Amino acid sequence: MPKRKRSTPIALQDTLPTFDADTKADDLSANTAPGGKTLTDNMGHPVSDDQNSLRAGVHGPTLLEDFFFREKIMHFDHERIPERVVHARGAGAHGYFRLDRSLAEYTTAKVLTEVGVETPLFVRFSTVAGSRGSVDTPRDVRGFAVKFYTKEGNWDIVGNNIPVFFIQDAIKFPDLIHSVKPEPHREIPQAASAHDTFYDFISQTPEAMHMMMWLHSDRTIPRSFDMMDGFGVHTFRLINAQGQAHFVKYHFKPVLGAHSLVWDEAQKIAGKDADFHRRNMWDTIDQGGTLEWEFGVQVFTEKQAAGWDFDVLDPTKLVPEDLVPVQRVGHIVLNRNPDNYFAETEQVAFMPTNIVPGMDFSNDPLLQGRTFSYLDTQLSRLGSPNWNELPINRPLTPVRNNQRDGHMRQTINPGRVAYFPNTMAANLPAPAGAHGFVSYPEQMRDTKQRARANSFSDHYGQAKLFWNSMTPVEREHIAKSWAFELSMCERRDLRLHMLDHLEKVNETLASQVAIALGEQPRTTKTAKPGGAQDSADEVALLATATSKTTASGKLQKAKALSQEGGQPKLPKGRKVAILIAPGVNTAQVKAVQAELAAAGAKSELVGTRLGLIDGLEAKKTLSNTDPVLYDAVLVPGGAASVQALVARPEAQNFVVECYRHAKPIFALSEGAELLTASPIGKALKAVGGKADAKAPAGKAAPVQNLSEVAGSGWLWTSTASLKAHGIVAGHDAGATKNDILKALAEHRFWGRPVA
Ligand code: HDE
Repeated sequence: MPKRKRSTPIALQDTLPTFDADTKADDLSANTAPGGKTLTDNMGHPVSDDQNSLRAGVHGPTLLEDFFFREKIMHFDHERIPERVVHARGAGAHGYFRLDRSLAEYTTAKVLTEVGVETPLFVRFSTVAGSRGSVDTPRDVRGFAVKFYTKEGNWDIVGNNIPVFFIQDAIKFPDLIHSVKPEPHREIPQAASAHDTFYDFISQTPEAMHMMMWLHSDRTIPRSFDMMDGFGVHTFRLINAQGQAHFVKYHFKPVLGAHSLVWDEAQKIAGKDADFHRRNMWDTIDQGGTLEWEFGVQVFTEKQAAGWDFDVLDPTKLVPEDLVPVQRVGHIVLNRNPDNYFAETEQVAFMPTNIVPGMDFSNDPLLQGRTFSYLDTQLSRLGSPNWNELPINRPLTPVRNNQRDGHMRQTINPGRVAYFPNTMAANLPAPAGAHGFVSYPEQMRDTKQRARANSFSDHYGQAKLFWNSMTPVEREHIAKSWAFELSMCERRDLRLHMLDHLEKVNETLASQVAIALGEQPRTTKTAKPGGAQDSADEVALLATATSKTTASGKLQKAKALSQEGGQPKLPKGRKVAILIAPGVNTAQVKAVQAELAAAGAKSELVGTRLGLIDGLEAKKTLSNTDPVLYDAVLVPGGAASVQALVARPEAQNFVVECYRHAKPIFALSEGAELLTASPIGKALKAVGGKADAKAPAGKAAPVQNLSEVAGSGWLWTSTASLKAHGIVAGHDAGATKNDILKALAEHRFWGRPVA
């Protein structure tokens, strides 16, 4: 008999021909449709005309036999699947995980013991509350879900950018989510926690207070996906070759450091570019760049955990890094955009139950509930028990079992035997016994009951620890955020109830929020709340406002909670707007763009109009972009260019907004005049009054208006006091390079004088 040819998709092969960072890309390519010349329908018939339906005469009705039309419309009508109940809005990318140090001491999992191996992965970042069409920058927790396609099957870490959660028991999750989602009678507000039902629930849920402090910190308005931490949140287990278990917490530390937007900026970005974060990730990868994190673990024993004054099974608590340092053992790198958003990012299905041999769960009651929820949700979202066969979800390892059939089954299982035990297929496939996934044999004997351990009952201790660990400016941002959100609650009783909770975290914090809400302060130590994000009086007061804490392993302050202290600070990944008009100093612009690119920073030319301006291509205009979309603004020289910019309120607004949002501002030669001519000019002169002293001998100083600049060729130079506020002005790109890159890396300059 002639041998029949069989297709063998890579996912079904017994052994992988290769295993490296690209293996998943190869696997996906089996389903990636090539382009082609001739249009066909879904049955492969060539289509003659796809723009006119078949009619009985040019003025007649469409004929039922037009199968091309019916197929096209039928498919269109069914294009949507239900969006995720939570984390509906997200964006993903492919990449790999490389292990640098073996964890063989703690686990047998190959992905955590084979040093140097590059395991392919897919990551999806998300917001929680908004629907799929909402915006990227609401104040919200971010999902940080990672699917590792390991040699032993898929391993998912379905985590967040915050290390703790709102609730201790999964059974409360539907209540939490119903309260934060748009209110059901009118579906308002979209993607916002600042409304009555959320605070109604939270005011009755003191266990949420630690998470609520994180929610009101800058963590929930990240600058970009690759400036966010990632956390597995729950305590998991690792099991080694001797069968010993250790507890573990997973961490992803961004190579660029964790950095944030300011609230006013985040709100404006929602209107100016709703896709701000996903665009940034796409552009970075599209331009050949990468997004990178170090992967780390906190490993500890049950005995160690028993000695702490908090419970490691309580997901509203973190394990301070001062008690258990994070061992950085690998890297994740994102370097490939999906080919198709729907097929990959929308259809990817994460599950905390995707763990590999050498790992296990803990009894964290939130994690226990999640072990049920995710499999269940995939059924309603993806509509078939065969969702695991979708290319983005299928493992790279072979799938062999006796599961059969169901909607949209794709695997073709040959043969007569679909049961076990059997004799007709030599009892295969057979369970692997000790070589397969084995649950940790934890001893169990207890009373069945609906109750929580007493060790879960300290709800304010770690909220205080977090507060104490913030820098004064971060505390002031937290106070402002609480004031904002509670001011959006229509019911006064909810505002007052939340102030009672806040008082238990810190009296001064509660007072500052109370004043902003028009309520009685809770202590006599108060400051007048300022309008901007970093008002000096409040910062100074809050600097001294700490709270004695508990549930913290005897610490009063913990490492790695603040985003201001101890974070990497690099110019890489930052984006600078360069404002140009005819007459611009092109050599200067080219030089500064080259310097920025060499440091890994991006720049974009924003023109008074689109297109070529003196040989430079303005890809954006003053009218179609906005300062909130950049990390800094740079005004190059060229008298006529600067003159044209001074005449445009949007150009002045660029420097004003950057100033208000504490971002670096750069000016080269005559460009300084836009700064002095703008509404922040007076404030700048007050800060750096001595700048004018640097005017070359014989030239008039100070410069008051543009005509003087244009005529004299006078160059403005930043004083140390201006540079300390992130304002760099100078003669040329080369001379100011270091100051520019340093200021960009600093990210924000708090405490600028009010303009
Ligand atoms: Fe989720 N969560 N969750 N969650 N979650 C979902 O699963 C759920 C929780 C997280 O990019 C859903 O596939 C329950 C904690 C992320 O596709 C759903 C509970 C953490 C994502 C679900 C939690 C998360 C989800 C919706 C309480 C951080 C997006 C669609 C026990 C550690 C993954 C889906 C992606 C998605 C249920 C709590 C993170 C409904 C019941 C805690 C990052 O199954």
